[in-house]
Amino acid sequence: MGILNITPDSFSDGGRFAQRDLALRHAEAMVAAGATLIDVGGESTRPGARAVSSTEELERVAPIVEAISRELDVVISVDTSTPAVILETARLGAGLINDVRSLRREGALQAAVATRLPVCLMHMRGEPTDMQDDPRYDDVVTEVASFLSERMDACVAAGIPVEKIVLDPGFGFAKNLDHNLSLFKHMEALHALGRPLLVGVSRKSMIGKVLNKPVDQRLYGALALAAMAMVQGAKILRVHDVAETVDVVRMIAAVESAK
Ligand code: 8Y4
Repeated sequence: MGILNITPDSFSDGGRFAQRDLALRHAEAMVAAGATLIDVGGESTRPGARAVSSTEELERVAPIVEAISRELDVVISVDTSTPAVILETARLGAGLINDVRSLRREGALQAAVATRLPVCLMHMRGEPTDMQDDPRYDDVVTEVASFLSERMDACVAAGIPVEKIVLDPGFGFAKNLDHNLSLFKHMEALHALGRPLLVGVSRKSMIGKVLNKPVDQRLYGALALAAMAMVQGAKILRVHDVAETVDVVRMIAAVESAK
């Protein structure tokens, strides 16, 4: 899964059509590099990010989803928690709802059910603005697993077939470095929930903290984690550096399919 950056101000640098074409070219390059999903998000979930209205979020995301759906052969994942964005992007060709709030926002679960699309449920506590304020767990692995299990049950009860659910531990969301590393080490415990796992660690601060490196020097750290996640059975890797990660994935696949 390649991460598509949408520039926050869609009217900067030559207007929104230029912005849309830039996003489309970025998506195209990731597909050429081997991405089979493109994750499109219009609301920053970084700690301390400004809240975006649902209209503004839709104005950012809809033209991009529409363009990718028209031009490229790839599954479009929409990173959103907003009912109107779920409904409209599904109509425009989205193939997966990637919600860091696990469809807990008012109306989001009903909207997702109505689209009949697959969903990715991710563990987070609180909101991006406050989630990093001293997160504590007795046992992070058990607590993340039971959260995901409860959200999965709520989705199934609301009418989402269990086969359409992907689970994600939510690295960096309401977790300190020790939490992230424990969760990574024991990721296999989440397989007991019986659904494919998505892992997103690309360029994140858990790499920065271990290696003491800024965000533009975290590629090798990310590739090490990509390899470890795959070996532990993760099925989808959410990454910025698609070509490099695809080499890792293909190499592991070659070894795993050997006699
Ligand atoms: C540098 C680059 C530092 C990126 C931090 C970040 C996930 C996700 C995000 C994830 C799923 C991010 C939307 C945070 N992370 N969705 N979204 N799983 N499913 N931060 O781990 O990339 S945004």
